[in-house]
Amino acid sequence: MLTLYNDRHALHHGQREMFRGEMVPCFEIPARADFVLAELKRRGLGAIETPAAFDDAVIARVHAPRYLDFLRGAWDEWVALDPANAQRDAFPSYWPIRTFRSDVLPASFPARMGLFSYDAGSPLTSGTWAAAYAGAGCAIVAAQRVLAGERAAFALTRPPGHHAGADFFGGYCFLNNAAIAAQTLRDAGAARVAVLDIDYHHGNGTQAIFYERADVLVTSLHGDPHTEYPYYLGYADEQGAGAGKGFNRNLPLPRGTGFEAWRAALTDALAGIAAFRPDALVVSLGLDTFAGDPIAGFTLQSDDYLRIGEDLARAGLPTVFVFEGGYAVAEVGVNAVNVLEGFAEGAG
Ligand code: SP5
Ligand code: ZN
Repeated sequence: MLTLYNDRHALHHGQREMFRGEMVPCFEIPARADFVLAELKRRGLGAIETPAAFDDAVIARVHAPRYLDFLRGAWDEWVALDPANAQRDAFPSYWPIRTFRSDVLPASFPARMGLFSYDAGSPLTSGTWAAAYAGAGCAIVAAQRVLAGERAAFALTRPPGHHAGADFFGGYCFLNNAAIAAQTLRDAGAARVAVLDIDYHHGNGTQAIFYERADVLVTSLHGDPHTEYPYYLGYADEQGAGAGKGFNRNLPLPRGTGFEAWRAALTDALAGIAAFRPDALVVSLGLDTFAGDPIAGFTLQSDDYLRIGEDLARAGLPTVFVFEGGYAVAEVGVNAVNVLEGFAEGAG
C-alpha cells in the first residue's frame, strides 16, 4: 500500500498536557509516527512518499479562514506575549462557553486561543502549524492518488485530526486530515464519500464538519461518551441535521469492550456504509482501541488488527487511511501496519 508520510511531523512536539490538575508528559509524541514508519519499512508494505507540493485550497473548504489565520500565526503571537514563552508550549486559559459571544474576534491572543479550542490537553508548539499543514498535504495527496487508481493509500501523519472542527482544535488535533481527504475526494468527483472512524475516541470534529451534509456519511465506533473523552458528543441519537439527517451514525461501546463485540459493531457500520453506496471510503485509523493503550479502555489485541484490515477490504471501496490516535507507542507500529497488511491481503 502506498504511504504518504509527513516528514515534518516531529515539528509538533508537545511537552506536557493538563490532566486532573497537573501537567503530565504528552501521550501524543513524535515517536508514535516513527514506530509506524519503521514497521512499514521493516515489512516492506509498499512505496513511501512525501508530497513535494500540493494544492491547499481544500483546507479552507473544511476549516474557517479566521481559524486558519489564527493557527498560522499562533506561535509568533504566543512568543510576542512574553519572550520567555519561546520555551513553553501554548495553552488556552479562557473559553467562551454558553452565553458568551463567538462572533467577535478579540485582539487578545489568549482570548482567541480559547475561542478556537475546547480543551487544555492539546499543547500548541513552535512547529505545530508546519507539521499540521504538511500533514494535511499528505491527506490531500493520498486522496488524489486513490482517485487516480490506487486501491488504497495511507496518510501517515501527526498531529492527528479527527477532533479538530471547522474552527477549533482539541484532543491533540489541529487540522482535520480525514475531513480534508473526504472533501478532496468530493471535489474531484466522488459523488458520495463515507468516513469510518475507528479511533477509540469519538471523532467529534469530523461529525461536526459534515453534520448537515448528505454527501458525506460519517460513522464512528468509539468509547461511550458518557464516560469517555470527548464526553459532549458521540451519542447514538446524533443522526445528522437538515439535509444531513440520517447521514451521521454513532456506535458507542462501553469501556472494556473486547474484539468480538467491537467487530460486530464494525460489521454493522460497514452494512450502513454499503447501503449508502459511496464512491470512496476514508478510514480514521486510531489504534487506541488496543488493550495496552494508556488512555483508552477497549481490549483489542495486535492480531485483531489484521482482521479489521480484512473486514475493511471486503467493503471493496477505494480507501484512504488516515493515522489518528494510539498511544501504546511500542505497539502502535505493529497494530497500524497489521490493519494495512490485512487490508492489502484481503484486497488481493
Ligand atoms: C486523537 C486522539 O486520540 N485524541 C485523544 C485525546 C484525549 N485527550 C484526553 C486524554 C485524557 C488522558 N487520560 C489519562 C489517563 C491516565 N491514566
Ligand atoms: Zn483517540
